[in-house]
Amino acid sequence: MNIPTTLTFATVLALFSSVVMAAGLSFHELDVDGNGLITPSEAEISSALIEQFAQLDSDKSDALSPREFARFKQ
Ligand SMILES: [Ca+2]
Repeated sequence: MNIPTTLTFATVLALFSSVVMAAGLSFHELDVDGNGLITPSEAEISSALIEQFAQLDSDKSDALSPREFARFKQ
């Protein structure tokens, strides 16, 4: 595999990953009441998010900001 092929593959993979992310849960989909924070009750849609909630809530506000949600591994 030459370097240009590798770069092309990486680009395709990056594009595919963004599509997968788009197909997953977005912050705005989870923020049902639109207050800019994901509360534990809103997070209940995703068991993976509930599992990571305390870890993601770095400021311990009991809600996830968009910045905190960005670290969520779906
Ligand atoms: Ca909310």
